[in-house]
Amino acid sequence: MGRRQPSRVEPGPSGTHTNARHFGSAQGAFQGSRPGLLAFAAVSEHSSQTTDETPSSRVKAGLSLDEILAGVVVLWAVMIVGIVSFVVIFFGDSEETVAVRREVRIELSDFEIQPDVVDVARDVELVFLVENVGEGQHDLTIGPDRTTGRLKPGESAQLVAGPTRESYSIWCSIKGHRALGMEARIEVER
Ligand SMILES: [Cu+2]
Repeated sequence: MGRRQPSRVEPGPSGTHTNARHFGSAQGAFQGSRPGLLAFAAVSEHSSQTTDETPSSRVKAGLSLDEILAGVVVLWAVMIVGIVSFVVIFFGDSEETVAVRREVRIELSDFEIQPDVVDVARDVELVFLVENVGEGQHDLTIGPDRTTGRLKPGESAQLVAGPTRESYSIWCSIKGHRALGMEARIEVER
């Protein structure tokens, strides 16, 4: 009676479908090795008879093979749920904490920045690979201290933008160029 309680716990808080599938396959595997289980059941019954008759051992001796089988299957299901949960948590964490580096090519021209919108996930280490494909000088600027400096036509430079947190603008800081259209957006997914 007491051994049956775990079966009520079996459908965990997450992934009931997956659990049910594993539960079924585990049961199938155990039905295949029934002789081994019979031997196991016989041994456990024997040992419980030779020890002192505590209330718990009396319950154990009264268990039918099917009850033992159900208990083992439930244990298997709980183990599988645990492993699946661990994997889900592990991968969920890795997306948020492990730094992903992404290089983005940026072309400066007269008077455009291409691409003009870059969609990127949060917590990505962004590096801009900037090339001036225009006919005049340009730069790529993120903030007061974050700029490639002036690039002559044909020149290129790298600009490390760091981890993405919120959306922001990038632009050319040469007077008048931003107003002429040399601005782009980095859109960080929320
Ligand atoms: Cu410019």
